[in-house]
Amino acid sequence: MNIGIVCYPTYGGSGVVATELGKALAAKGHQIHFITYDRPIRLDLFSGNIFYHEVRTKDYPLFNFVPYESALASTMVDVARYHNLDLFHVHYAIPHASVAFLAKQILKDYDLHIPVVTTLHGTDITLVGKNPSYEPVVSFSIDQSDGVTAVSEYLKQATLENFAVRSDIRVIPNFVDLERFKRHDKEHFRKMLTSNGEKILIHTSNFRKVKRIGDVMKTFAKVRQEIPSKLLMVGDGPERNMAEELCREQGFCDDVVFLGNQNKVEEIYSIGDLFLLPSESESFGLAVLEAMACEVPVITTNAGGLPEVVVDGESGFVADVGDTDKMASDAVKILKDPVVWKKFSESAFKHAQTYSIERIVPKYEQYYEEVLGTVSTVS
Ligand code: GMT
Repeated sequence: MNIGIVCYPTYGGSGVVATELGKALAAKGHQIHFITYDRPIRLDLFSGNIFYHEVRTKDYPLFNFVPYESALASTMVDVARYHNLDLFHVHYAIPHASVAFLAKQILKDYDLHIPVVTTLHGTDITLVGKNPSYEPVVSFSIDQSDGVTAVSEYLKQATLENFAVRSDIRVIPNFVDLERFKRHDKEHFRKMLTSNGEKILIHTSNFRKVKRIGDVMKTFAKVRQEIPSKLLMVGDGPERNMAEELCREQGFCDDVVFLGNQNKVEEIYSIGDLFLLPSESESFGLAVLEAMACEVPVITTNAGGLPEVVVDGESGFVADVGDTDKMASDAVKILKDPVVWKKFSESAFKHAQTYSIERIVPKYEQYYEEVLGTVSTVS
């Protein structure tokens, strides 16, 4: 199949999932055309089946905002016409689903009928998407897509609660590449960071408000009072300054390392003893899954789809949003006893295996076939 994948190329989870899906499909013999404004950060390999088409905008003094949507639709039309696309798979509804609708309409003039599958990822539904500035367009483009998937049962329900749209949304959970995300031997790296045998806690995100970075810091501050530990903060974003100020004020900055955006997160997870993700809202929590695959138990909240990914009391613990006392005491429970840690670590790894590429990617292939089977060629 020739598939055009439209996504954000940045460190957000939707772009990561789109890129990993494209790589996995290419490995299975599909031809994948990424269409986006920059090389997706996880597109780090050469493959004869993967192509990248950069969306180029043209600025003009009249434009207050460069019309990216028009440039994207034009690129989609061009790629579909000249690379014989069978299907578009767009990730994150805004603006990709409505742009895909436009591209699809234009392509009909060339007698091409290219179906669109839209994958809803999270904040496109739970946060920005339902804002009146976008809601009518999001609803319309969900209904106009030929197929719609959501990355968790929670997100499907949230879509149906927030938007008056079709109910035939297919849940296909996110997945993890277990070849890449496994516990690598990085003991030298651990020794560099922890000369006194401290435990290592990790948080990864794009440091947006919804991630509750303050709760990461508060939880860590409580844990380190009981167990000598270090916190690795991976990623970057608007809340980073606040986090740095917080640890400076409270005097524990020597135990916190801000690593910024990193490509080989699996190497960092490989020295992790615990992963913290205290989000306020999370449709799935891909970072949690990737950490679990690296045998790292997790402490998270019961927000959104997180309880679908983390088995409370087995692969980690789930707390109410903001309950940093419970998060810290659960963390200490796991960290203080090596036998308990091993049990949680093994269970995290075992649970992550149920989200392998081999299990999940065929669900997309199956869905593409279904959508292609139902698409009408009548304008
Ligand atoms: O919020 C982010 O971290 C980025 C966002 C995105 O769409 O780029 O992530 C969402 O999609 C990820 C991949 O499906 C999910 O794992 C995240 O849970 C989800 N984020 C939220 O729902 C806040």
